This record gives sequence, structure tokens and C-alpha cells, in this order.
Amino acid sequence: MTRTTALTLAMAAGLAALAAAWPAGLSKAQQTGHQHHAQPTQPAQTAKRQVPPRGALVYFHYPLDGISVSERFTVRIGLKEMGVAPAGVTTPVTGHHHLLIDVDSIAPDQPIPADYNHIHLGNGQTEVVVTLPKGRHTLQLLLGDHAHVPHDPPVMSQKIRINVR
Ligand SMILES: [Cu+2]
Repeated sequence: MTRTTALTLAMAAGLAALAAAWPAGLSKAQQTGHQHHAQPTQPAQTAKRQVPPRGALVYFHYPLDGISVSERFTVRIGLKEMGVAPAGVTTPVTGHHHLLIDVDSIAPDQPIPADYNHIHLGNGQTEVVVTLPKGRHTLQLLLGDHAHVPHDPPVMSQKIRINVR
């Protein structure tokens, strides 16, 4: 991604999304802001990945694949067969949403990065307002467990393409 994208997103996503849930592994210096939840007590590499129920599905209510949107728009998220819980909550069969913007691939056994391309909805939100530069972008949803680690297999949406006009 370009730096322009990063800066634009920084303004758009705001503190709510970005500060919501830094994964473990970032340095103290990077963990500015707040801690709404307990940090994992183990390194994520050794954490056992949660198994999602049959039929678990995360999907876009909005936007849909192929549409054009204005620069500032709301992403609305749907989830089947599982529940949404804030980061840090270990209730079975729950997770919190992540919006991946222009991300090619992720490491499914690692905590989801927290940066301008990986937006954590760590307070249990099911929608998020984003602002993107004009042009083509991809969006994808990925559920993460209490420690921001994807389930096994990952509960991940289709990658959609949008045009920001
Ligand atoms: Cu997360």
C-alpha cells in the first residue's frame, strides 16, 4: 500500500478501530492508548487455535463485490453460526471482526497484524466507517479469537473488489 493510503486510513479509522486491540507481540512503546482487555498470557505461536462450528460464515452486508462507493463509507458485517465478542473474551464460539484492506494474504496461525490495512473491531463492533483514496481496493473480513488469531480453518469472507470514486 502507499503511504497516502495509510495516512488517509489513519484519519478514517480513528482511535476506535485502531486502538481497540493491538495484538500481543507489539512492543510496549507501540501499545499506546489503552488496554480494554487482558493480553494473552502465552505467546500466540503456542496458542491452540479455536475450531469454528460447521457453517460458520462471515460476510459483507455492505459494500458488495464490484460496486462503487464514495470515499467515506460504512462497512457492515454479518456473521452466521457464531457470536461476536470483544477481543480478550474467551467465550467459546465467538470472535471479533477484522477488516483487511488491500491485503494479499495472511498467516492463519499468527495474530492478525494491527495496522492501516488490518483493522481490528476489537470492541465487538459489526460495522466500521472507513475512508479510502479514489481507485480500486479489495476488502476482506476475517474473524479472530480472543487473541486475534484466526480460527482453524479461518472464518473468512470472500475478497471483494470495490471502486472508490
Ligand atoms: Cu483483533
